[in-house]
Amino acid sequence: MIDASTSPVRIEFHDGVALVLIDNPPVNATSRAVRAGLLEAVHSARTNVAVKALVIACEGRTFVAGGDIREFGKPPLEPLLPDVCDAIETSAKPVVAALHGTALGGGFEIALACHARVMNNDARIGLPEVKLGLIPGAGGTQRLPRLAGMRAALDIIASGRQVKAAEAVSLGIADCVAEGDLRGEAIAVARSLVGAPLRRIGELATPDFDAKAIEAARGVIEKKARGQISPVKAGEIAMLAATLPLRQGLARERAMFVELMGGGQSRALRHAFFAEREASRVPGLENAAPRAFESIGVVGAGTMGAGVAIALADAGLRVTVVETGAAALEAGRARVRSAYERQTKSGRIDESQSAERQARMAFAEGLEALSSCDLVIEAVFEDMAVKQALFRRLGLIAKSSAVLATNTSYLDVNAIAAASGRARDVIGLHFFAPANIMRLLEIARGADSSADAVATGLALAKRLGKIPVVCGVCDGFIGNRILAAFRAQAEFALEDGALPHEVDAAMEAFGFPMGPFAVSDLSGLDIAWARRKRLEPSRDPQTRYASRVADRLCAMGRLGQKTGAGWYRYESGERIVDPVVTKLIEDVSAEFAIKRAPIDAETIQRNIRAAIVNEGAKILAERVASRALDIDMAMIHGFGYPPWRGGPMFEADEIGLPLVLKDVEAVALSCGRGWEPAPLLVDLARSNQTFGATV
Ligand code: T1G
Repeated sequence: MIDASTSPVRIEFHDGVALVLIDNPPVNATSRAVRAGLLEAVHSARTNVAVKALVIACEGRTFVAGGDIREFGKPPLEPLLPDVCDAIETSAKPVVAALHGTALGGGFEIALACHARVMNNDARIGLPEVKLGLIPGAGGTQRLPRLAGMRAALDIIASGRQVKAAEAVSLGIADCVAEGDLRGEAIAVARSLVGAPLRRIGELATPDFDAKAIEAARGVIEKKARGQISPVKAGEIAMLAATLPLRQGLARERAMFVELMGGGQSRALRHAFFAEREASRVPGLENAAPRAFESIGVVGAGTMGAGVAIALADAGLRVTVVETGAAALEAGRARVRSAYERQTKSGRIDESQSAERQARMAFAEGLEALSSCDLVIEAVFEDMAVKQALFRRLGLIAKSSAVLATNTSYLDVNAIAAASGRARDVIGLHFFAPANIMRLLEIARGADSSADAVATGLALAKRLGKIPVVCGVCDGFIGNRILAAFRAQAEFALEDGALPHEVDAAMEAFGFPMGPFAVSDLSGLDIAWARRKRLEPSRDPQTRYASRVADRLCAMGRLGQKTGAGWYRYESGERIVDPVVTKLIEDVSAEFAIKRAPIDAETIQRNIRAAIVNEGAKILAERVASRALDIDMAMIHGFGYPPWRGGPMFEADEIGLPLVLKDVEAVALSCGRGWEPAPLLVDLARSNQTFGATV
């Protein structure tokens, strides 16, 4: 018997209809108590003659958003969700789900076990299990194909995407959208079902199963998954709904769910889920209150400035974009306009949304236009003198409560802050291009940045829907600094015996969306070249130099896709391995007396992973990052590190590297022991040997 006073499930009676209300903040996850309460409610309705029908609804912000992720990986406690769903579906009295917020995972599976579904206009349904390395485990893979057809079900299950109410109705997933009072309308639907034969989804046959189309769908899922297991398995199990009776399909689903739950990919994705949320809770800033912001200034309307302005306007903020001259301002305006045109053309937003967002933007010449802004973000040319001059003026023009942010990628935030004369108001806000799409936002905390200025950066990230990673000041912060170590290792591989397409293939097989050389061609080789030339005088001659081949490519004018050639040659958009580059690489190896030998994909991956993890360890030891999870988030959300691996530091932890570095103290300890040799580190030491004699 459930104790009604403590159960998160209670029942209200509405003239023959039992309204079963789940109240388990924050997202009504199906904890054991919720499962038990629901089961009890269905059982008690069975014997209560006064109850003719049931409605399941939720209190708070959302319908059930799924299983309780904090319980995952622990021994499951009865009653299990599939049994609860079974009791709902087989109930002789109609059960209707009243959906608001996000009915996800186990929550949507409860709804699929009901005999009808009523949705609020702004509600969404979805099966996000694949994003946690799982497949739906309470009937989702077997009921959704029976209800919506195989094609739609495969798309929803394998992508994990959320489906809006209108689409849910058009796919037959929801019976109707409530026009006003959701619970009242669901109760009315429940009453209308009393006495009629009930539609049990589990008893339906799966429509539109075309073997050829399904085979094609399987190929698409596999390609998109890029090494992630769960979408492929979810697709395979869902396909069984076409041929197996419900019971057998459910048994196969459950077995796969349990298997994946115990696997490394699910553990990694759970780590990523919680790390994404933990990233914004920065130790030491718990009590810092962000400054208020509504109106934001952006200095510079180049690619980055325009992208930042779009991200801000998209989030409902007022933006003033400033440029130095009329021509640059007009170019910026055109850049923004064409970005919105692309978005309306692709159907991402409609014309009225586009107009509304652009109406929030003002364009002005001269910094004076920013005097009333709450926050100013600088995105001008990457040059210290230019930035210092700008901050000197901003320090005088911006109102005293304004936060001043630099979007520098590499320059010293402290030197920029000092120029402003009000360093406590200055932080780094490092966006990644395209700034309106990429989720990572590095927030650099200068030596004198005040806690409330940093907290303002965190609040901005939340408003923009970005993942904030707070870091200290160093060359390249977290992301670009690790990227430099990654790139260097990739370039060593070329001199040692590999070719660009082999390195790219190895890293794509690892799970990156694109290999490092293809990315470099896409973004252009010139920026890194300029930086190398700038740093040349301070380069340590004892350390092996990585970019001899890159330097020569740049000198030849091969700057990447924009010049038709870089690490590859491009013909009508196609990437082609270029014998000229192969010869150049072989010449460099010979010139520096490096004996070339084939390098297999696994070795390439291992060396690059070692470089990433070691740089991450140094970043922790120097306190540039305060937690390993910040490094994982930077790599996943800024650089395409496969999320199903959990990030480089999580992986190092999983495979038991001794440098495993939950926090700075642990690193310091590990450093104190002199970095015990571990396979990855040993490998790195070998491939990172110095070439003092030949340089
Ligand atoms: N379990 C435990 N905690 C959860 C949770 C969950 N499922 N979902 C959210 N939280 C916590 C989250 O950590 C945060 O806590 C707070 O709720 C608010 O979340 C058999 C078993 C629902 C769209 O994958 O997608 O069902 O940080 O900041 O932006 O098939 O949370 O405040 O302490 O994200 O408004 C499991 C995951 C499928 C959905 C709300 N379900 N959640 O977004 O708030 S597996 C999911 C979300 C499954 C069955 C299996 C989002 C959201 P804290 P938030 P939000």
